[in-house]
Amino acid sequence: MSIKDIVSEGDIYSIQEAIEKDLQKSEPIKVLDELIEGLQHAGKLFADDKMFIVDLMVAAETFKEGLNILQPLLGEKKRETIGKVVLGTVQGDVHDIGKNIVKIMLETAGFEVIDLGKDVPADNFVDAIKEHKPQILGLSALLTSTMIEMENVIKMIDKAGHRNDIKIMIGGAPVSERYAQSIGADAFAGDAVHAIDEAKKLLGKLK
Ligand code: B1M
Repeated sequence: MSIKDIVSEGDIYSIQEAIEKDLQKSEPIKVLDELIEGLQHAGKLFADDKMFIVDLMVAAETFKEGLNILQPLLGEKKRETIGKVVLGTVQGDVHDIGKNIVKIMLETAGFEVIDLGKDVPADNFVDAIKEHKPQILGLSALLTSTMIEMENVIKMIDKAGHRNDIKIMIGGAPVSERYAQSIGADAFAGDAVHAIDEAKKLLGKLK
């Protein structure tokens, strides 16, 4: 079975062997693409009422297992830190797979990442900015019903008097460049690779 099928079918016991086999012919980043394809396929089946939520959860766990195996191979963390990012998925949203990939890629690029996790209340983002003094705040959302919380977080940061101290980047399947502009975010990234580019550009704007 292909990695895509193993993930979408949630065959968690086969994922390690399949990844090890694939790594003999493909780069780790290509194997990650296959894992993502599998999860997206499961999402489509779920959206078309061809999969139950429990099966989607097992597919997500299989993906995570695969990501854990790949993580050390995706790149050495750089020792020298080029900037600090506070990252999290907004309140009401438990999707954290994309955010976790963004975290790994930012760390690989040399950023220190303070990961607040998922379902993070706006107050916690404000507190983390006060405590850690990052240059960048990264917000993730996967639901159309939670992406609006991003605007709330930005308003709370403004109210707390920290808006000029940081740059804000948003991402996640339902958000866009246009949405980022409409809520006063500084950048949008459509995937983890662009998140690195955008984060570096934002650092440049702060200097
Ligand atoms: Co959910 N879910 N889910 N789900 N789920 C979606 C998002 C959905 C599109 C599925 C569907 O119907 N087709 C749909 C949302 C519909 C909508 O809002 N319009 C949906 C739904 C409805 C739900 C529930 C409401 C289902 C229910 O309970 N009835 C529920 C919500 C729970 C909640 O949050 N309150 C729910 C639950 C779950 C699971 C728990 C089962 C599981 C999440 C497990 C986890 O994350 N720990 C899950 C999953 C796995 C999905 C799908 C299948 C996959 C999401 C994913 O991980 N993609 C998803 C369908 C889909 O996307 N095809 C779906 C892979 C990941 C690598 O991509 O997250 O987009 P992504 O991240 C990318 C980019 O977006 C970007 O970079 C990442 C890497 O390249 N990016 C950033 C992300 N964050 C970024 C931040 C940045 C920059 C870039 O800067 C800071």
